[in-house]
Amino acid sequence: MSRVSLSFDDPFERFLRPPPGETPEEKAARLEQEEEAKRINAEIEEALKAERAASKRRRAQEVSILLLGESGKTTTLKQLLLNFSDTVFAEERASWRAVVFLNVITSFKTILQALAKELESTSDSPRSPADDFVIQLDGGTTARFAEMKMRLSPVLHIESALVRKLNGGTDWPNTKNGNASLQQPTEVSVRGQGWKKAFQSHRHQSAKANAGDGIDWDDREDPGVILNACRNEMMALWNNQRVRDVLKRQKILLEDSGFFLDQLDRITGRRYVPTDDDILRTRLKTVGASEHTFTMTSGPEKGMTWKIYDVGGSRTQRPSWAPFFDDVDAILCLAPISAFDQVLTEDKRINRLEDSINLWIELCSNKILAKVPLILFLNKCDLLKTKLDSGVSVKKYVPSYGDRKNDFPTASQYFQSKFEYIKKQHSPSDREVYIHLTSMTVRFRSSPFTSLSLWRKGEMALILLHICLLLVLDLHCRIWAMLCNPQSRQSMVSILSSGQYLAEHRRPGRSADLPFL
Ligand SMILES: Nc1nc2c(ncn2[C@@H]2O[C@H](COP(=O)(O)OP(=O)(O)OP(=O)(O)O)[C@@H](O)[C@H]2O)c(=O)[nH]1
Ligand SMILES: [Mg+2]
Repeated sequence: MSRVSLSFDDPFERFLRPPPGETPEEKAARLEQEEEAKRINAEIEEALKAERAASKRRRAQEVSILLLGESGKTTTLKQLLLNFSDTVFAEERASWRAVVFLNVITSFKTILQALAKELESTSDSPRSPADDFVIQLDGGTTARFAEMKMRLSPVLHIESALVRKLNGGTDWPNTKNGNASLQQPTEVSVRGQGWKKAFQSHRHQSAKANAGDGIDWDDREDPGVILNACRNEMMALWNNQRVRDVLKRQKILLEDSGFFLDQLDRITGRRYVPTDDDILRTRLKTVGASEHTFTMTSGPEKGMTWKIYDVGGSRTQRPSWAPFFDDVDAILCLAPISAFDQVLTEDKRINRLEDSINLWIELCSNKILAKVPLILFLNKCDLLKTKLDSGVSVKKYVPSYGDRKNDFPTASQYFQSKFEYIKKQHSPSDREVYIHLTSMTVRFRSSPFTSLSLWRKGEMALILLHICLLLVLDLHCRIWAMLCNPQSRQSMVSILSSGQYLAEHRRPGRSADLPFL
């Protein structure tokens, strides 16, 4: 009785019931159709299962790292690229050469602007220093500021052309109309990787281009020609003691700390091609985000793919970080510890170190990222050391520093302990967090620590270990301390050395929404 009533109540039964008056032939056809449908269904199920398994295998073979922080991200990426392949920049040197030139021009704009300000501020004194401001040039000739500015104007003029080319032909807003006045030096920014081809295409179009470096040395419009023509004036200005004094007095720190200007002789040479070290030092602001993928082609982690995401770090760029949080296995955050006496370019009210501290607090305390391992590089240790050696007082900008010694070991230790304290206060206790002192512009070379390969890890592991260990300023002590301390060695190896480790410890999916940004 109950079976009968069930068959009437079951809505599916009505659809599955054979049609009334079905002939044996119709029944056979129907059953055959049903069998076929079942077979197709099983095939789809099987394909989905295989795809799920393949995707799982792929994910297990993939590690994604997001670079965050205010300064040093792209430089870190360049270190990784260089260590992944010695020839990574070989095809791009013509474009990087343009970036070096732009960085040099930006530095000169900064210098000329500082001098103009200096002369303006002292022009009402009884004997105008403008009269005294004479630059000694080669061959016993001299030039006053106004003349120097005029002599250097061709250099300033090529800026707009370079930027236009790097931006795919579009004018850079502040250099429209080729304006070479002493406007506020502009930070050149790029989006994505396309700009690297800007000067490469030139190579392919030109039969004269040198196949080795992609630069057409016979091109009369090559910006190197102008830099070469103005090299004496540029070197005379940069090497002038009074200019250095003005920069110091106005607390102007060139973005590259004078790295390129110290080498003007080489850089303005007619056949200048940037070295890997030059490329590492170039400054090109990142806008948006770019993904860089490396697949291990040999070694124990053969087949393992590393995805590194580099994003723009300025405040306006930070909302673009959020989508990456969903799918990242570790976050490598960079904080410039040398910036304790500087303010953000985009907001002069905010101290740069304070901005990094706030970001660190946000990262540590964010619940969505609670299971993501965090690696913090307290970067620009070389600059911190230079600053402290030149007498800049930490206490003046960080009163809590008190009467501690104003030297690199004490200050770096102090800042590191502050970031560690924040981690303890704000990060879940079981989260893996590692903090290191680094100088990302210092290229690491092969070292005795290649013997680290005795530990379980792949090539990429070594790269990260090198970055963590070999770039540390007080190199030897720290490395040996590390090697002698099994606990720290173990933790370093576990978190950084193995892509497999990160892949295995992948956290569950998270929302892309990050309230603090
Ligand atoms: N002296 C020194 N300079 C560094 C170091 N790391 C980075 N720089 C310089 O700092 C500047 C900014 O570095 P980037 O790597 O471009 O910074 P970023 O985080 O990518 O910056 P955005 O793209 O604007 O977000 C560049 O001129 C670098 O050469 C370092 O350890 N020491
Ligand atoms: Mg960048």
